[in-house]
Amino acid sequence: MDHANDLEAYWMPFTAQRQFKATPRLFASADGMYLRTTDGRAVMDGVSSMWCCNAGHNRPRIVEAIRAQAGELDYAPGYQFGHPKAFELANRLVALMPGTLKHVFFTNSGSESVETALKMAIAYHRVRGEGSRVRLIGREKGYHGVNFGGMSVGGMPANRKMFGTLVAGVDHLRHTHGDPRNLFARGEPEHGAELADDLERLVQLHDASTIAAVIVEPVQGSAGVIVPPKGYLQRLRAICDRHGILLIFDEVITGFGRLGTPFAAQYFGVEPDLVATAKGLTNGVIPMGAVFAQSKIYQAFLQGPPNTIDFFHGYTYSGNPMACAAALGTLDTYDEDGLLTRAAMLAPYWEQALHALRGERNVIDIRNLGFMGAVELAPGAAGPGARGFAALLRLYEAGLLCRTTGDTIAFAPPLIAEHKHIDVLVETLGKVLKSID
Ligand code: PXG
Ligand code: PLP
Repeated sequence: MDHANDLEAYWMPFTAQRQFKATPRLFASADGMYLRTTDGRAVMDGVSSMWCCNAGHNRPRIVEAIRAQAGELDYAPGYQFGHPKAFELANRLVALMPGTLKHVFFTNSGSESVETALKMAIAYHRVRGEGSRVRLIGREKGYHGVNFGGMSVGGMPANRKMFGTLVAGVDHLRHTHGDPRNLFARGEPEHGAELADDLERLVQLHDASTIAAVIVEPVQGSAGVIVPPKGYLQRLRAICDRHGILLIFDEVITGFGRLGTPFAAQYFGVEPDLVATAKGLTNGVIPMGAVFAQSKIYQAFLQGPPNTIDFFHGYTYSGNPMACAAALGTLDTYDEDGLLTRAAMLAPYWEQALHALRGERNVIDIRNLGFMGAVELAPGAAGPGARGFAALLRLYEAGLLCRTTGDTIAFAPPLIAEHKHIDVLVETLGKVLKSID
């Protein structure tokens, strides 16, 4: 095998190396709703690739913005110096946020956004003279990236168990999944708002004076599109307020139009103190993340002489010019195509189409909200996850890209999708489900 095609050297992320390298799945190009494989097959993008290409692929505004930026200012230092596009982007972004979420810090990924938000929360309490508030509360089944903080507040066992003792002082809320009354719920399930009261249990246990923040995904994505029960997030907000605990929304997946509003914060009418984002910020094209903070948090750091650094945190590529250009091109594309609200229009058709798969072989639950959804299969004889992985491979062969977690098949197509794409997705999935034992 020549060097260009030798698959050995690359240690792939979250991949079964041996399985992949025996039967590689490689993409060569992409446009709009479709990826094309190296052997020339079109695969419809059912999950915005990895929940990130919200505007679809090869969008001219984004491509052109990157090309132009590379020839003008390729890089500029971001500590104690800046460049105009970082400020322009910050202003455009905070305009999309509700309430007083009017300051934004740049990172390079969702994982880094989560670390940044957690550090902001702990440091915020400290600069206000409440340095005992150091505990972080996550939630079972939560996914907050793979760095130590996010892994520690995360609640997916496989992502944690190999990695030692993690960050100290973390506890978890119960997850909201599994009430049989909520099976096949359309949109937000009816039952379980009271699960938010689990935070009161942790407050009793640890005392509010030791808790800095609670971090949750408004809709859990990686765990398989777990939609919060009606009233749950509002109740969590109220409990946080009662005890002076910051509420962090991890909107890495739900941000940038997935639910038909710019952010899930608007969809649920809940204003968090901090919001972690990434993915759709640049349409996935250049790595970038952003953390939004309420003004009270930003202002609290501005103490001491004006020439002291107020937050000892940052990344070499925070506000990188190429990433800013890509993000500006992405926001232009979202604006021109109305993509940040388009999911609201697609949602009813999507819900109807996906739930039509109820009764197909092995289907034990279907969930949806906005333009995301999941079909859960019963585990097969070969053990948990085997049937899900078989579905991923069969769907790919049948020309449809999805994500799987265990035996749950998840979808979040680009927001440019039309009804005909939803029809193809559901038809392909229906056929594949019939073919899996
Ligand atoms: N928070 C949330 C809520 C996420 O969904 C991250 C943080 C981490 O972002 P980065 O950019 O560091 O990967 C994520 C990422 C999947 C899948 O199909 C989910 C993610 C990434 C890749 C695949 O479950 N979520
Ligand atoms: N490790 C070393 C030795 C470094 O010098 C730096 C940054 O200067 C980092 C890690 C962090 O890299 P980044 O800023 O890209 O996260």
